Amino acid sequence: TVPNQPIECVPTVVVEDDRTGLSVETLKRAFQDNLFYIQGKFANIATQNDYYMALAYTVRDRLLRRWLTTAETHTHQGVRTVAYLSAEFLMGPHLGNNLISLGIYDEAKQAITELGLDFDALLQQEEEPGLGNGGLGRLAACYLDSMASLDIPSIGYGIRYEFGIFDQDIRDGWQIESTDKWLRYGNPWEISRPEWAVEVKLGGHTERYTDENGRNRTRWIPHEVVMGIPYDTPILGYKTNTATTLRLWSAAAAESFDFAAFNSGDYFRAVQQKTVSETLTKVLYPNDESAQGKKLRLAQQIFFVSCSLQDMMLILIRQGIPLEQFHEKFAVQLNDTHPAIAVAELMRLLMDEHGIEWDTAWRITQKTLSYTNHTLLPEALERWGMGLFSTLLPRHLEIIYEINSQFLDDIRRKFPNDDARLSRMSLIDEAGERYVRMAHLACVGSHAINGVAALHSELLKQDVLRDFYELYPEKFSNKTNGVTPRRFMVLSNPRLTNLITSKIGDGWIKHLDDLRKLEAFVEDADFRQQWRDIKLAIKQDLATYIKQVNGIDVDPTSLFDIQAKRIHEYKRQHLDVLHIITLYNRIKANPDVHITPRTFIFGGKAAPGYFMAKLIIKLINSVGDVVNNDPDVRDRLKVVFLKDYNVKFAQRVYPAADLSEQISLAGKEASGTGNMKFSMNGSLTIGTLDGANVEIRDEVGAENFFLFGLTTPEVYELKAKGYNPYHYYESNPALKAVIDRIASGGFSNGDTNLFNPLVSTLLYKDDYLLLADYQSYIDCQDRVSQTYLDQEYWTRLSILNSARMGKFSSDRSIREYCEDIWYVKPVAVELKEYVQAGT
Ligand code: HBZ
Repeated sequence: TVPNQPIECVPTVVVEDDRTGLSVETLKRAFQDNLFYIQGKFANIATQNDYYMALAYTVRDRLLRRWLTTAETHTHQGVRTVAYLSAEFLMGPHLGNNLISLGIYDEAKQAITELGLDFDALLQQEEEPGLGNGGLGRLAACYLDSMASLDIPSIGYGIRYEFGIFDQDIRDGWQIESTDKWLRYGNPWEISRPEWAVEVKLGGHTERYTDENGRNRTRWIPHEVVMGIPYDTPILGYKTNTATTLRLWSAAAAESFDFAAFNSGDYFRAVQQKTVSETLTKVLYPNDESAQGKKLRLAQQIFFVSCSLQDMMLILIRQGIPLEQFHEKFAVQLNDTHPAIAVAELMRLLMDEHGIEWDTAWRITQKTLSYTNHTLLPEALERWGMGLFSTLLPRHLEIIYEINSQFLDDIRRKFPNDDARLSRMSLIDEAGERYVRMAHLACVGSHAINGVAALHSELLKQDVLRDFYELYPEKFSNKTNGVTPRRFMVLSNPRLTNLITSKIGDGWIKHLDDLRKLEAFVEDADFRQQWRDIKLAIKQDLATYIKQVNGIDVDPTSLFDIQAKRIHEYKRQHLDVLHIITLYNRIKANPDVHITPRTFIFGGKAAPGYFMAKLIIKLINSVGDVVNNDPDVRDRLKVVFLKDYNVKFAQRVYPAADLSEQISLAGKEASGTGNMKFSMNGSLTIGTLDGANVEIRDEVGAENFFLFGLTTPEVYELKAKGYNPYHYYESNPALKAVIDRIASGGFSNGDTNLFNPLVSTLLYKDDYLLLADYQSYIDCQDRVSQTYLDQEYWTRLSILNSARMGKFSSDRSIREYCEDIWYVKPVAVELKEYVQAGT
């Protein structure tokens, strides 16, 4: 490409023109202009989507000056930049969030309303970029918001999947998946940059050669080359000028590469090859918490990692910065092991492509990279079969062998004569079939390793990464997750936001610890009434939605008891179901028994290949069919499964909860982040001592948290002495009655087979100890029901929960990463005075 021309082309933007102005009148004009000139429509034939696009472009125009100025400022100042590498960014809709960040939400609403359109309907029109599975992908999105809001020079690198997480429908109680065509009507937020495309090699073999300086070098002759095209999306910080970039890579065929086919005149075969390359970024793998070992998945990982590292190098090269300074200019965070191949790829690029010696390259690599672990589940730890790995990445395998040989020497020095330790820690699993262990690669190649909640980080040190902790204790730290209050309070809960701001000002939006000031109002009866009225109004809205979509009548004054997250046995949605059936049994035994009216709401997707998770969805819906329609219940219990839970929908759900279910088996949920979103919005939590629940309880106070269940040490102990679930079943009549009702076909029209896999797993295996925790859970739920009867008291707890959630802002998490791991400082971005261009 032609090098940049000097700077005559910096735009002369009128300060208050139709692309920058923030007044209602300017916004109206700009909207109409975009409808005509971008969408190419007169208003009388415009669709809802045209209106959405016109508004989106109006907003994007207002981001651009900030975005470009941010990039220019960072380049000029030569700052150190965070590169957040993540296979997933679960962004959710951009429009509302950008309006909040720009501080023009109300102005835009007024403008659109004055044009006679329904503003909320336009917000709802946006197809969300669902480029993630769950917590891990959403965390990356929250972190971009916080990095921008804190003026941290940063860039998010990931994959532009053509199809994100599948859409979920429910038919006959079962989950049905369909493809997420989020790009169908275009994406107004991204700008493609084909001029910055890079090439990624795959397959083939390696060769040694001697370079012009007489040094031995390695050359990789790939079987295939794929192009990576970057698509950039601005992420504006809240009320600041910093706009960070989300740079997602899309695969395209490198047409010129397949010269063999071209030379033999096989034009069609060469063109066909294009579709192979382009499938690389077609679809997000929909599995959370399980590694699948598919070749395409490894190809996706090397693809986005190589593109991103090459991109960083090009940024330095364009500025004339030597690559020996790579680690001074970039702090690269690996979001789980999905980008862990970066260890080998950075080595390869530095050595093979840029001629840097091994030792220097290794020092740069370790100083650059850091690794976040998100799971304790053994089945979720990524390992790649040697056959697959060597076929796709022959050069990386050589590098990994060399890293491993030096690494094992290091262990031998520190722990002589400990062969068991060597084989436990090796980057290669050689127990049976051989595998590359990605978590080990990440640990060796990084200067910092962290877990995502205090308990999780401790368990990593004691268990999953114990050997690595013994070798490098100084690398380990904890960074408790956080969530952005901009999206999960201000945008999703405007009513509560306004009430809070009316009492304590709006400083809390950037300094969430300020929420503590709400504690002063806990004894104010008017305030409590307002707090309650708001919750009721939000529940009313959700009830209306449930009526529309599920056709179920729910009572907005009943206790809204919500579990919303991916469906997984360790998260124990079925424990929640055991509680529902327990209450149902009490009613069947005595229809006049006192029951606090509850609405049980579930949302979440199951991995398409995860049979048990899908059966749990079927069970929830089947129990709902029985309970919701039994006249004995007299509408005191309702069970609702909300289909297609995603970010857009989550924003409506969190504010509507009275009770948040965080009931995973202790030691299994790394952190959880939904737990934080619920609590900020005034929900109380029922939960185990797992993940970040532990810290939430510490913050809000034990008396304001419904705790139940075994602790992690108790879980280990029980398993060690031989856990027998059947014993709990036999000795607890209420539990037995619940299981028997399922097993005898009470929720399957007498079919005793349907739920048998679930029932027998619980009775004879029960890896997640539902039966052991059952009674403690039921007792705790009875306390919840009792507490809810005293609405004044409940409201106090609800206010205190919100007031004490300051710690769980992602701003706090990002500050800790900056100080302890990245060594990156905020950089203020000042908007230049543009020359007034006149008319
Ligand atoms: O990461 C989640 C943890 O389960 C949760 O406890 C934590 O709060 C959150 C953020 O730290 N993990 C995931 O969401 N994991 C995945 O989505 C995933 C996706 C693809 C995989 C494996 C896991 O191959």
